[in-house]
Amino acid sequence: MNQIQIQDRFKSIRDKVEQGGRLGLDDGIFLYDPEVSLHAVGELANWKREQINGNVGYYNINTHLNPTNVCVYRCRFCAFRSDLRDPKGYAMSDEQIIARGQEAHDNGCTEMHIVGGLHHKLGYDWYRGILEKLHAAFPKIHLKGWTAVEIDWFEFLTKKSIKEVLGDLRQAGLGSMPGGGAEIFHPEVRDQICEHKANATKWIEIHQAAHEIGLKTNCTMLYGHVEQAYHRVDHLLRLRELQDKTGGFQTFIPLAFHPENTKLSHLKKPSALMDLRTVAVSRLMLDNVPHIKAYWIMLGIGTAQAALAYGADDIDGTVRHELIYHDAGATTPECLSVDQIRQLILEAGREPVERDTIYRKVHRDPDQFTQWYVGEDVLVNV
Ligand code: V47
Repeated sequence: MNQIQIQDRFKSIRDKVEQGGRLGLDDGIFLYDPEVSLHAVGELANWKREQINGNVGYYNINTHLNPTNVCVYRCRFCAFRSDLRDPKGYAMSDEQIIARGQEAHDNGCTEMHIVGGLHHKLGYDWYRGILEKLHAAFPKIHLKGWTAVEIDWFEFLTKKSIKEVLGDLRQAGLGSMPGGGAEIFHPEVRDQICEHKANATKWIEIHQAAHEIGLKTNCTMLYGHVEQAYHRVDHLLRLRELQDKTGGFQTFIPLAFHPENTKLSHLKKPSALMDLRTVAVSRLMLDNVPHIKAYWIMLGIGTAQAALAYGADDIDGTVRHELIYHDAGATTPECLSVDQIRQLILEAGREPVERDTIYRKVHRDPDQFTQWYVGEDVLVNV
């Protein structure tokens, strides 16, 4: 295509977006073409983002808990996992887990993000017990836990249905599910990077079941490894299709691949330009998902700030104890203070708003930071 043809094609996409139309597979692939101006794609995504979320930049106060890194799977992109007998392998004790809950409470966290490996020897009750113990001790903290890959494993371990497992975990204290484990759905890619774990159909089935019993979930896409634009856009369309059915996804998080210490360490990390383009294309394709998260831990602070002008409206939380990205070479700090996170949103020209996991506005006692309550639902326009 020459420049005039590119501009004509882009104009027809812009008209479609501005009139509330939907983009298809070919549109998404076109927007990924490096010859199509990144700034034009970003500007359109920013327009869409402001239609949906105004000028707000969301964040939360959260912590991560990775109770074990021992995992039966050997995903080629993962630097966090460990074999059972590897000296690096660990599984946290109840005391360690409760201490993390206490720390989260003392820091005013509204959320614990809990994911880990599928341990060869620890049964379903160990995983369920983590939620139960934390919820009993710290009932106000929202437990966003276990990806679809873990739920698939629990289904295998318990021989119960997905909905039975999810219902049981909810009784134990599960508040919602994170979006991990999605990677790239297309089998041409999935078979190369994580052939054994839950496939696309299973991942979608589990999120659909969660939505049907009233649990909100997030969704992700791991990009910048062996996939092509076609696979990324196909992935986004599969998520959009499920969202049309259930409306249960809250936020989409594009995850940039970090190659260090993985079986794919020969690959180059995606560039900041690729990161911004992916944020923007995601915002445009996923017209029915309320939020796009620029996860600062993974993008780096500067790119996360820029992403707030390329379609993202959320940068995740203060975060503490993140291991999955730091094991894979992330050089971002381990945690940001509330002042730092608010400042970086302000610097990006957005209004910082603290939210809880299900996007309700959080209000804090000005004299006692750890005393908080949730207010009205935050309004979005999807
Ligand atoms: O599923 C693993 C990815 C995911 C690497 O729901 C890697 O709010 C890059 O899903 N390089 C887990 N990515 C993290 C995740 C997440 C993060 C933040 C917020 C939420 C949310 C979810 O991390 C895995 C995989 O896709 N991952 N290893 C790596 N080397």
